[in-house]
Amino acid sequence: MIQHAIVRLPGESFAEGMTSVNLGLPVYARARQQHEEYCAALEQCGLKVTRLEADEQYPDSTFVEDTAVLTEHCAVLTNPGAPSRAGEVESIGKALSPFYSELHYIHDPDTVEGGDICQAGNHFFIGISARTNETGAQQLARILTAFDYTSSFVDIRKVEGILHLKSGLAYLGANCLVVIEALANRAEFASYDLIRVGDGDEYAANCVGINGSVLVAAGHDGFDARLRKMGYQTVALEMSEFQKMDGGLSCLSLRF
Ligand code: CIR
Repeated sequence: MIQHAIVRLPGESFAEGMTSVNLGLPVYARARQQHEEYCAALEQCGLKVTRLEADEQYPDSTFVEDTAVLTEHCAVLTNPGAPSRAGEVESIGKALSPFYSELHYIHDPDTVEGGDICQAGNHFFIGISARTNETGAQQLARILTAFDYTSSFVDIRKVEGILHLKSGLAYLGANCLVVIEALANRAEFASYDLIRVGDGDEYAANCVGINGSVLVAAGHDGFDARLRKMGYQTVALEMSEFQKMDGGLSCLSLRF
């Protein structure tokens, strides 16, 4: 059972963050509103939500998922591949210290961002991307091995349109993976039951399974209906302002 979530409120500097998409500037008030609805949905799924104050110095810091990899047995603070985000990690370490007796770190020059890490039971898919390098992936895998987790690497550097592995992949439990078409034929996923998303629904692949519910981005009704038909209880959330900054549902929280 997931019990906690840590989020960071978007700051007024949010629009100064990095983005690769051309969807216009995010509107701050709308981002705050969508963020609040997101937190309410986490609470509705039974999580206790720790809301960290906005940090104006780091425009991308609302995307807390990238700063840590959390499991039942260990917490790993990452080393973001985006230099402008490196300073976000320290305060997340402080927020996590009441929950974990020991914190592990990814060290320079190796980089890892949490958005590239997808846990599927006791196995971790580690994306190799523009943000997570091969040695970072290896460093993380070594830490996870010490806690009896297995891992495998998924190189996404040639996959267009996704920043992180989880931009196109989500694990919903019970061997079920949501995956974009561009990744669906990878050998790494062959033994899973795949829910393939395509045809303009790619953004919805970044959904979040929490204790039997699934948070999905609003506006992807066909995908939402498919999940419901499979028996999942879905919660649709407006994400327009975060999408403008390359962020999805998973990026907005650390869940453990
Ligand atoms: C960035 O480029 O780092 C942010 N604008 C978006 C990060 C999104 N995080 C995620 O997908 N895990």
